[in-house]
Amino acid sequence: MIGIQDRKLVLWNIGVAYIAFLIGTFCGLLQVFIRNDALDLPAWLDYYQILTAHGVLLALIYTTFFIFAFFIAGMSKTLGNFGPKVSLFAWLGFIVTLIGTVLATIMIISGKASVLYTFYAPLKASGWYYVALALVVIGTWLSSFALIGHYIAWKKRNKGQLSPLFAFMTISTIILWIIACLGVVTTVVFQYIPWAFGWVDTINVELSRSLFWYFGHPLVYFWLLPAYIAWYVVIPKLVGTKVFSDSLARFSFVLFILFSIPVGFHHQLTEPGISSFWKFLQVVLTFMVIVPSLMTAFSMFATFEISGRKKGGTGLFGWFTKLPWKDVRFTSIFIAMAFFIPGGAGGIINASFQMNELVHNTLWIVGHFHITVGAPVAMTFMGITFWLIPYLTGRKFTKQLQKLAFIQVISWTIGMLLMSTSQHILGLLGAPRRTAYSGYNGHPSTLDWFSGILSNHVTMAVGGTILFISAMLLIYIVANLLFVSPKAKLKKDFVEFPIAESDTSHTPKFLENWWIWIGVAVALIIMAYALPLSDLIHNAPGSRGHITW
Ligand code: HEM
Ligand SMILES: [Cu+2]
Repeated sequence: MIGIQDRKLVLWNIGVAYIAFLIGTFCGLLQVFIRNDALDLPAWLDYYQILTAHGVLLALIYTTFFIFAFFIAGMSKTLGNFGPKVSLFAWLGFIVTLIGTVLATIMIISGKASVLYTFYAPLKASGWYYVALALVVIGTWLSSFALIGHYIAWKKRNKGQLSPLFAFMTISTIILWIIACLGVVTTVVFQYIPWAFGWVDTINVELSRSLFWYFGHPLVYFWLLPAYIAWYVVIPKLVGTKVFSDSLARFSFVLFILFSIPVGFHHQLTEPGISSFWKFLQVVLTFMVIVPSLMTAFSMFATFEISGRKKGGTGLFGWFTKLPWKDVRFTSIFIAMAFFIPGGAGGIINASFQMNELVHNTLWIVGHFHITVGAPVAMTFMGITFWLIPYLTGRKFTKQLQKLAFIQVISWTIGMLLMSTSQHILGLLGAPRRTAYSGYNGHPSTLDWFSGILSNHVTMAVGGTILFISAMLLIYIVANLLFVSPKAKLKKDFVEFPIAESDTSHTPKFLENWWIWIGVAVALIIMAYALPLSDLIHNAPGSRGHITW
């Protein structure tokens, strides 16, 4: 059991994550009804205000707080309790991130920041909104430094040893995060803040977008890698085996550091101001990420097969039935992985130079990120929640709560299937994303496209409603595990922190030489970004701000 101080910190992080989840999913519910023309908002509330809150609170805030909760718990578990300095930094990080979050939320709710979670210029929010975003990032850096400090202290005590897999993966993710944030910090501090407070008149829009996406793509890996940590480190334990290959696991994380940063232009394929050559180069680098992704898929299925056969599964697929389907901690994550198959395939479509033309800015994209972050990442976090909270509070995950958890996971699956499938198809037929209600002025042929069973805003709303009910069920389970469920007394009622054994005897030591990987990553970044960014700095025009709401 990890120390009481560390436990408190983790629980606070989880608490904030789920408050954000509660408000964010409520916004999602409103959105599906507004898009369906079934709900009119009062004059003081605007669709884009709600959509900003939804994107920020779920994609940025829920994920970030949950990820740090998981990291802190895992680092304390595998490397030992935090010392006083590490603890101090981690608390400071939590508090600064929280202040940024509250300030950003106030700005959004008071209608001063309806700029969506990508805050593209020349849309102009209150300067305080950008200050809030900077605080969120700085807070996460403080927490990151705390974890790095903890890791360095462990390394000093264990000279020459490879760190535990959980710690290795956490440090990889944090290195990725710190390098990625350099882009967003640069644009927020040097471009947005001076412009929003009126110290300068114009902003270099294309530069700001490029710096945003330099951060925005690795951001998705900052969400995904913690989920992968659970897949690599927790899942083998739940299915009763060891990590399939320690060196494969470590190497795949190294590849994610290398190939998830120099690729942001794949979000800007339709933008003028960046020549096709640089877009093409970054698209090629984007596709490199398929390698560690398939390595991950391979190791997962190898883990499943080994475990199933050990339990007596025979034939080509007999092992499949032997997996612990009745364990919701496993099943939720298995479904998460299954969602990632169409999710990843959709990603290849989006990143393809030509096919991007077809799906750009349509509801297809919304369908895509709900079956990548909204299902694989979120459902993995749900699976973690079911054991992490009772592990920390010493409460029981009762039979009744386990049943509810199953209903929750299955309803999330059904809701997500309905909502995202309809979004994908509607998008292909031309329904735009980020629009309150679009009936193309009642044009008959368009209305005809949008009146299929799946290609229908009603289907999307039904899916969204099921999702919202599922979200509330999850909040109920979380509240129970935090405050209500009876304390465990018997040994069998205590919930464990599942960490699988990982055999490091064949793992090459250089995999943990971070300077090599940081060096290669920086070289790739310079290659992909130095010339086009310098071109933008010197040649792209500036724009005055616009407040369109
Ligand atoms: C109750 C569950 C949810 C519902 C009903 C829902 C619904 C929606 C809808 C309808 C949109 C599209 C709005 C538009 O483009 O006009 C949207 C956007 C979005 N959703 Fe969700 N969603 C849910 C959960 C989630 C979760 C769990 C995440 C991430 C962890 C997420 C992340 C996003 C993001 C990043 C956007 C894009 C915002 C933007 O374009 O600025 N959503 N959601
Ligand atoms: Cu991307």
